[in-house]
Amino acid sequence: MYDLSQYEKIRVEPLTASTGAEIFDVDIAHIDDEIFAEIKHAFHEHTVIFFRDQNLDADSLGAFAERFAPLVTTYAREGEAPNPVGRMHRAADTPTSVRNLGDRWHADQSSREAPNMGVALYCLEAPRYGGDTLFANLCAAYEGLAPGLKAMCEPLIALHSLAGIYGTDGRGGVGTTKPFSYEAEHVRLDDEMLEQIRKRIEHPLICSHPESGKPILYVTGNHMVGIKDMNDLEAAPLLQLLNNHVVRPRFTCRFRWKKGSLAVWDNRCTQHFAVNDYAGFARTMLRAEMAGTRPIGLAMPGDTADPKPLKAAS
Ligand SMILES: O=C(O)CCC(=O)C(=O)O
Ligand SMILES: [Fe+2]
Repeated sequence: MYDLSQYEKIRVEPLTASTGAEIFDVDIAHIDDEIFAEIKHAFHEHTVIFFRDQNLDADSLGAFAERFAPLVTTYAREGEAPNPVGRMHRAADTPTSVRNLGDRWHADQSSREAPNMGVALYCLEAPRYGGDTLFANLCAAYEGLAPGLKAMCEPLIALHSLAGIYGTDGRGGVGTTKPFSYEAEHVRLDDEMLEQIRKRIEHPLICSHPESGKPILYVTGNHMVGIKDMNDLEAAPLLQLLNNHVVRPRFTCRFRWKKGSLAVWDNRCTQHFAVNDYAGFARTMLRAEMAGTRPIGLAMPGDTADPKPLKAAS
């Protein structure tokens, strides 16, 4: 149960018991430090937070996102001046057969050494229906693991690679993989990207949230290609089991976009899935990425701090 009475400046309404909360009575373009402290607290409690009816542009979205962490751009976008806030547009006549960014369960850039801390995604133009985004809370997923599985996973190191999606040559393959396409991804397949696609990055399978100390089952869909000290065939059934586990409905929520909606997710402890079901409608978003740090393993017993209360107990 959440203590929703602790908030004085904002109203917080959880979407589900595990994941996501809508925040009311806030104008994101005009907040002060006290309001932000409450927003940040809700962000840690619910792992993804949502706002409605905001009136933002690239600058005001960037300024809000920057309160969480410095902004970054993951990919150089073809023909665009570097701007930390990107624009994602999908035209109404795009057929469903053309994949959209994020149409699979994933955590952003888990195949990098320091994946983004989070993303602030703002809707300029929403489909009349469809185009929802789903989120899964990986701390809740950790808590929901059977004790034997927790113990088994704790010492393991997972191997992450973009090859899990694009194939080692960037050309993709069957099933959930896809060819790297500039139009769909708004990025270039150059030598640097190819090198990145071939790399395998190690992250602990169970991570520790750098701010709350909570354990995270850091499982990231097709970005995970193996487990250290196992061959890929041995690792595959375990990865499949864990990938199925983390997206059980009880660890998730689903957000329906409207013009003016804003989502901010903690990319260290969530996965998300952008549903490709809105052919016939345009969808335009502004997207600010926040810099992250290298995921860390579980703290030693006694080191894990509970999230700080918003107010000191009186
Ligand atoms: O468009 C969306 O809903 C999310 C797409 C995505 O995966 C991302 O922005 O990282
Ligand atoms: Fe994503």
